[in-house]
Amino acid sequence: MQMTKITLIRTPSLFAAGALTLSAIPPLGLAYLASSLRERGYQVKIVDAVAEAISQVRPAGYKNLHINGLSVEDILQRIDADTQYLGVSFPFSHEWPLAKQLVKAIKARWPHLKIFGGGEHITAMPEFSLRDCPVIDVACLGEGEGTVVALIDAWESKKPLSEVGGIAYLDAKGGYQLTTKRERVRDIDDIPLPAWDLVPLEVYLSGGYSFGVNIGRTVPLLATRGCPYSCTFCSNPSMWTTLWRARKPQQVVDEMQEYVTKYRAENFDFYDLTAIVRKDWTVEFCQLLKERQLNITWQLPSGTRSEALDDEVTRLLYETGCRNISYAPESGSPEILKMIKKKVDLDRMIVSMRAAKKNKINIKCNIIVGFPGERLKNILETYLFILRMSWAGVDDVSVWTFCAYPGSAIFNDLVKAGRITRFDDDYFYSLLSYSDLRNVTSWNEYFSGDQLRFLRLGGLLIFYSSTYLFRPWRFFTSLKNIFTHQPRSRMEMIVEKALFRHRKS
Ligand code: B12
Ligand code: SF4
Repeated sequence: MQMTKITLIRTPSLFAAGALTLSAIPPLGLAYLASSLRERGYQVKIVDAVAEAISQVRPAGYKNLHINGLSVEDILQRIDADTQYLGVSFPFSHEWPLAKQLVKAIKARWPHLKIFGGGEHITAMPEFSLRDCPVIDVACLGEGEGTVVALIDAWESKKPLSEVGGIAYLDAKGGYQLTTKRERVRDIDDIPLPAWDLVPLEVYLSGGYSFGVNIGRTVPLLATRGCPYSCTFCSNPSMWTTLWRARKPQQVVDEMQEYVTKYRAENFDFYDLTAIVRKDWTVEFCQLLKERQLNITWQLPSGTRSEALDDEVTRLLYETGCRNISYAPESGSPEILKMIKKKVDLDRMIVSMRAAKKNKINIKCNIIVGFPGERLKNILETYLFILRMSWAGVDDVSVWTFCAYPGSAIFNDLVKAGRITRFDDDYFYSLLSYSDLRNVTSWNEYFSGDQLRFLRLGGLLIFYSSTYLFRPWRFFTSLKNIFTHQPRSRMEMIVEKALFRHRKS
């Protein structure tokens, strides 16, 4: 009997020429999906359009945007004629215009294919996405493992789509149908480990591509899923709900050990939304890691909370190889923090940062300026907090401008208030201004995009000038790290990449 064939696609990535964040890292979400489908008995192939042409960059033909990865024609050629189902990941809203063109081209070449999509973007805008790109048969919302398996099972057994939980589709009359919500997986240890054997992982490992600072062959990991908080600028509460679940520490350490043996992994980047929530979990994880003596490093590059990060925990983190942590205070203004429902205590966070620094961990902090309603007074408070972080010894601060991401509460408010009216390409591309130093779109009533750009640069200037003033030796250490190709902080990594980029290509 012929096996059912499914192809999963990671689309090429889109970035602005002035962007500081790179997107060439292994597609963890797709690797997880592939594994669940394979375990169910389906034959799965992943086309990773970024890894398969990692050094191919071409202008997108719009403003200063560039595309990294395979061309549409190259992707079409990689889809086998006997594939029955095709899944596409849509993690970023700013990539929607590009990704949608690709999906339309695939359907034109392979009209028999049933196409399904998933990821952060399509979860936030399912009806819009289905109508804007009607060749997508089904949108899978939220966590994908259970949904894809149920969907393919339903298609295979000719069961109606209405019986599959967690999806949306347009019916024969063009009516929008949303099925019952699918529960998040509660025992996340039951989710099969990512199918890295289906991804060209070595391209990322040997090329030095990482989410955190590049300090060795890096494999991504997830120790937890979800986040218990509900910040209004963040799309995660609607994507993952507020259910936070952690894997058993033992399972995470086993997975790390497996990658050390299989892929010669030297460093692990945790992609968790909020990895460190419980102190007891973190302590148990570190103790197990210590016992294994894996001789690896690990990092927490996505912004984390600080409540559980005290002197004892940060010491343990360092002893077990943790070298970089990102904190996410987002603002230094108590008024703004309240408005965006970011439940952080800034004084406690500074105490936690000092403890991490004392224990030799590099720290990066994320700041956002330009929230709707934010005034100069609030931004000045944030500048003051930036100075406090610099005094506390923080190594890097990223100052971003606020972006209204679909799925977030602020986005919904802006739509209701009639301030976002059109979802055209300009709107989606404007979301990239978050990581683009040259172009900023303002969603704030008091500042224009150019003013916010200036205020963001002001924040960066305050941080980096004060940090070298408070600790002049750091300047020389940074120079040494850059020129010996051993960046230890984010800024060093960015400068090293900018100066020696040709070596990588
Ligand atoms: C790692 C990461 C990155 C990496 C690269 C991500 C990548 N290309 O794969 C880097 C550091 C480069 C990055 C950069 C940016 N990121 Co980022 N990133 C993440 C992060 C932390 C983890 C993604 C991940 O792997 N999650 C774990 C896996 C298991 O989850 P998943 O990918 O969502 O997949 C699951 C489901 O979505 C679903 N699914 C996914 N694909 C598919 C496909 C099908 C067919 C189906 C059925 C289901 C399905 O099933 C999967 C398994 O359950 C997320 C937040 C988060 N934790 O999710 C933000 C996130 C994706 N990033 C975000 C943003 C905004 C950015 C930036 C624009 C800004 C920034 N923060 O710097 C830049 C832009 C990059 C660029 N192109 O210039 C937003 C996206 C919001 C949006 N609507 O666009 C997120 C959601 C964070 C947030 N809430 O703000 N990011
Ligand atoms: S910003 Fe961070 S803490 Fe807030 S809801 Fe999103 S993931 Fe959770």
